[in-house]
Amino acid sequence: MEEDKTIQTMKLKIAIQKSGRLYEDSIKILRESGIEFSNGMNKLRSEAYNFPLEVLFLRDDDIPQYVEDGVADAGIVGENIIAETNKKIRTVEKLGFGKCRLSIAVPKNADYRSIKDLKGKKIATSYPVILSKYLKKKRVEAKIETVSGSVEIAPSVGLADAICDLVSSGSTLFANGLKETEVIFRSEAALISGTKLDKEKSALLKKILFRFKAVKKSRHNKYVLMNAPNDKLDAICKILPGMKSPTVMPLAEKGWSSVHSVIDEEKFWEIIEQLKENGAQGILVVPIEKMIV
Ligand code: PRT
Ligand code: ZN
Repeated sequence: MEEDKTIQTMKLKIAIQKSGRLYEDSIKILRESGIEFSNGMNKLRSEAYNFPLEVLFLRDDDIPQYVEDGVADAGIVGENIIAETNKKIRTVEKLGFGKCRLSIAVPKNADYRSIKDLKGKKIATSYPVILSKYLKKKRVEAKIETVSGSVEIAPSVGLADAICDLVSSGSTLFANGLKETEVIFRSEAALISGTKLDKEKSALLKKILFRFKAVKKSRHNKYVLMNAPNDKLDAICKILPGMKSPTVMPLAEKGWSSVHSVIDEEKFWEIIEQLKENGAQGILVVPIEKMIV
């Protein structure tokens, strides 16, 4: 009896950002994976209604530590934080959102040719671990000034000669009169887990990973339907990669077929143009909600 109860109440604890750039997409991937829970407004934890999962809402910087300590079994956090905090955790899967780069930038009028120009200079950053590894690899000795925020103003207030900070659109650098000179790290949000999950928790994590992968894959693909003249079917089917081969069904109108397939977002326009050139008509493109391969 006792044992049954333990199994029933056993939950996987996943830590996500409480508020900030990763919050909404983290909630979205969980919800699109069919997991229902109330969001973190004024809450530190929330239990899923339909999956043995508890969501903990934390500051992103704290997530790797909580996972290493086993307070959380898994987490969603930027790879920049994973690399900077350097905890004993496992990166399970990249999630395709929160993309950014960690870059070195200097005042736009600075005479800069290579990283060697920063020898003996001061670089302000919130990422001293990643930056010092990079400088060491490049054999450049520079002084690292660790700051916790507003890194981009460091050169204009005389605190540093250069900065090393996260960049996505580049508009913050531009607005502060800085130019990006080196990309030292590329990052996106990732699912992480502890290294010592027991059998039950590992099985739950595997289930979540399976769902995350299906959601991620569906975001990159579209379902296309079109009418094709039968004499062009061979050519059209060759253009369509799909999951296996396209579905071909005869239309009521003689000499025509309906062709269905899945295409990759990245090659989307290229494929559509080729389909049209080969006589496809009435092309419909539909988003895919989940994709299990
Ligand atoms: O409160 P908490 O500690 O949880 O949040 P935070 O303020 O430390 O982090 P937050 O919400 O700003 O970022 C969370 C994560 O989002 C980061 O760790 C990255 O993995 C990811 N991410 C993606 C970014 C950016 N893009 C980004 N552009 N994090 C920060 N920025 C900042 C950057 O520091 C700079 O100030 O945005 C500015 C640059 O943006 P652009 O578009 O002007 O180039
Ligand atoms: Zn943070």
